[in-house]
Amino acid sequence: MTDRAAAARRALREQRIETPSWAYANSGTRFKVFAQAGVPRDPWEKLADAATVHRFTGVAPTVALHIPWDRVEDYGALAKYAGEHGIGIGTINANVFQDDDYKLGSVTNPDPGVRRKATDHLLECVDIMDATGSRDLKLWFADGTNYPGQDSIRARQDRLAEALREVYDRLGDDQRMLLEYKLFEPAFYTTDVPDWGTSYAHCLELGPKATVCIDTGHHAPGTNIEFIVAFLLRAGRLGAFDFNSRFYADDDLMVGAADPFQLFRILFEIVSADALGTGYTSGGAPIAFMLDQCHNIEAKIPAIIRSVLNVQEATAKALLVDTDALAAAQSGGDVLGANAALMDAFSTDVRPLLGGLREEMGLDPDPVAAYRRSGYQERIVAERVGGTQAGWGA
Ligand code: PSV
Ligand code: MN
Ligand code: MN
Repeated sequence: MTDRAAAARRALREQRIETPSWAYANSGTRFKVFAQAGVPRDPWEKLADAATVHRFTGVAPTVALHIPWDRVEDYGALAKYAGEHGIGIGTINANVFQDDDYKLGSVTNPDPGVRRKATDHLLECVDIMDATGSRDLKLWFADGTNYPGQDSIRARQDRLAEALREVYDRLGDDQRMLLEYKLFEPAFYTTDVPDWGTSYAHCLELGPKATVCIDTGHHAPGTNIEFIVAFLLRAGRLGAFDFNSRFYADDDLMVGAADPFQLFRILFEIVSADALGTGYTSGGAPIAFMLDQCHNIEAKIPAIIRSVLNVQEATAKALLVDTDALAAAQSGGDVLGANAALMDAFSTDVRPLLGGLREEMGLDPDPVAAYRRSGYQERIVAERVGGTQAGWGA
């Protein structure tokens, strides 16, 4: 094995990918939710499935919760249960987009009473983080307007800043705020946090514990996401990724399915800034690599395993770039040589390298096949009757 491959293997062994609780449950589009047999009926069963993904991949030791979708009486008990299953509870995702009160917005709503209700929910999420030991609070706002004149764009920014300040000040020393942006949907005329620049500006105003979350599905077609990654890395404000794939809008398909080359380019920026592990921190912690996906027509657990493998494959390729050759070509003005250094790595079949790493970790080299052979799917289909729907309509 070359030195570069050996170093790649060490880095891949340390890589961590968080899975989302909602991806294990039934989901769909606004047209139809296709129920699948064996899906979790409560947060406890979602955790059991997340633990199963970790058991077969070895690199997915935490699961993100979404509140109130994952509301339980005792969050300490939920965290203990996760620990007993070999995983931990990761990011807490707030939800201020599903209540009738939020028709005109949550923290940016013109009604101060609705704003209070929304901010109180965000503060409750920090209480939950205290109980679960979670480090990160992820905020995404569906807030915006549909028609010119509907509300003051500027006043909504002021209301947003006020709510964020209150929540930021409630964070503990080891807790971070991840502010996610999204171009459009459900609002179609203005969105209150539409892009990385808006998120970054609010984070700067708030302080060092506020960092940007890049959801790869939340951009206009053709957006150069790796540029955003490079900019935020340099500014020290890249806190997290919500990985998924899109063809058209916020499709939430498996990461690396639509455009594996884009995923490679993103991960190359991360690797070249030494930001894969603890070499880079934002808000006092390394980048959180999370999935934010919905598996509407495909089997969920194998799809999540596949997604984890897709991130690993893109990372492995990024780690194999011959950085010496790249640097020489770049400084010598050799455009084609520099491009070839990237393309050579992207064209490498990294599956044998990853299979070998898994064997070294005591895992099956083919986690999807191992899951299929394990009998877990048959067991949950037999045991779980009446699985629930993730999110919308839950
Ligand atoms: C919004 O589209 C989003 O990406 C946010 O992260 C939400 O929390 C999540 O989707 C719900 O699936
Ligand atoms: Mn997201
Ligand atoms: Mn989304």
